[in-house]
Amino acid sequence: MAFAGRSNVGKSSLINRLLGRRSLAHTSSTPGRTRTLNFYAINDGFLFVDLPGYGYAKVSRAVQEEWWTLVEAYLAGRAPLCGVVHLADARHPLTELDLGLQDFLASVGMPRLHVLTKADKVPRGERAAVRAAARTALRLSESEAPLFFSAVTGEGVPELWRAVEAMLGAPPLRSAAPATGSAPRRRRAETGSNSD
Ligand SMILES: Nc1nc2c(ncn2[C@@H]2O[C@H](COP(=O)(O)OP(=O)(O)OP(=O)(O)O)[C@@H](O)[C@H]2O)c(=O)[nH]1
Ligand SMILES: [Mg+2]
Repeated sequence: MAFAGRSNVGKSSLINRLLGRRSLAHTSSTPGRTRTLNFYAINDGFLFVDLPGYGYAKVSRAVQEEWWTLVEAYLAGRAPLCGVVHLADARHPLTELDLGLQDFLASVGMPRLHVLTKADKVPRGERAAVRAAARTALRLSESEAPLFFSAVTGEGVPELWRAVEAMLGAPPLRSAAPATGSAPRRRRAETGSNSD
């Protein structure tokens, strides 16, 4: 299962929160932190893939193109990939790049889940409008409506796990939680090292 979205949207934080780990995936307030594909093996049952974020304005166009090429090649070419969790920041409208990713995933027939991150920053009273705007922009049906998620409060963790498990066709992950003593481990990045 791969996790994709704009730089700084909260991909690494979401992976850490899902896995109940504080700093397995590198997080940073500096956008563009994750520059490689990073693989996390969950009890040897499946992998989470933290993809580099797109759209960071301070990164040169050439480097952004390079990242996009890498991500597209990975997404289009990985037979074992069960699906992509597409993250968007709940506080901001979707961008052309988000819609580009959505079109690309649809064009290669990739199953996807949609998540609105940093939900702790969006008042409850605004949630319905935010979700409706994202649904319209991404052309999603009601059943595909994005989930709100917060790596800070843990909101959305059970719902996202349920959706991810359904996509993976995996047994309930409770049996793979770190509490069992078999914590997920970090795998070597496929393409070079992280930026730190
Ligand atoms: N309030 C709030 N902040 C969050 C949440 N998730 C992530 N952040 C913050 O957003 C910033 C970016 O988080 P990351 O998880 O590093 O984002 P990323 O998408 O992996 O970023 P890149 O690797 O640069 O693409 C950090 O300062 C996080 O603390 C959230 O749910 N709520
Ligand atoms: Mg990251």
